[in-house]
Amino acid sequence: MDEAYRLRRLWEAPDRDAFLRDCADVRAIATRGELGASGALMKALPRLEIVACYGVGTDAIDLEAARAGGIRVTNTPGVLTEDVADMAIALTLATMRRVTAAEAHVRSGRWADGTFELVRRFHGCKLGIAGYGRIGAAVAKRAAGFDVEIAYFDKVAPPGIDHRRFDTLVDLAAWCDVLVVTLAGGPGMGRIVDARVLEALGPEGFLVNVSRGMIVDEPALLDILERRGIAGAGLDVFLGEPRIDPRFATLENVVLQPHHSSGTVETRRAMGQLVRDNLAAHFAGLPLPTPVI
Ligand code: 8YV
Repeated sequence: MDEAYRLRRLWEAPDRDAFLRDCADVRAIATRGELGASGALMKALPRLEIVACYGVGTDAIDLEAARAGGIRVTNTPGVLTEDVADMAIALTLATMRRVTAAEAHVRSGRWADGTFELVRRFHGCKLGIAGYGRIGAAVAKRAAGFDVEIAYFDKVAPPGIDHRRFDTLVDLAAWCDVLVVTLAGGPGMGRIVDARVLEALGPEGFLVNVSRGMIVDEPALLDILERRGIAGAGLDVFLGEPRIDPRFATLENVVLQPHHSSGTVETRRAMGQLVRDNLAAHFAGLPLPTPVI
């Protein structure tokens, strides 16, 4: 990036306002999925032409403001799908088999005092997938190898998919043993996994979230986890991350990740390349490889 562009690093600026006053000539923003770009930031950059997002989710980018300002937006779809699906399966297994708690048992020396408690099995269970887009489909593909029964919730039935579709998240949660959330965040998606969905999942059910913290009613989730109203949760995303609610760290029935589903060397390299390819295409006047708008 340094060779092709004059870079200004907003996250290093001690005084954001002073930094932005000095950015009148900035034509592009490169940002991360969870940071996005606000309408105010776009307005502060009068020559802004494009926002290139290092991530597939653009819920933190003010797309209305971008549209109004004639600003293009790109993201990095496709290249991270398989990694996020891997993490969904990893979190599902880790949560149901209590891998991290069992490991702590071994490390602590308590094994000699007694074997670890029995856990729950993934294979052969009922898997509910909330959101059957690219990532949801990749989760289903992997899960088929575990002989699970699969059903999903989505607004539309993707063509050629035989799995049972539920019209509501509550019905899917009531049916399944583990609910994996791969829905995209954005307007209208806030807290759609609410207290009713969590109650429907019930004391034997597990929740896995690899999409966005805003999708889940987090206070309701913490409450139900604390009173064992669901069996456990595997979470890669949180409200207010990276400063997450400290109550999560006190729970034994959760496995927590630092929003790291796409965090492999290979995928991050491909995501970075796609950001550079979109910027290069824009400034060369060529079609954008992966436009959002
Ligand atoms: C992050 C993501 O963008 O793709 C997304 O939507 O949330 C992630 O891949 C990644 O952590 C880089 O910030």
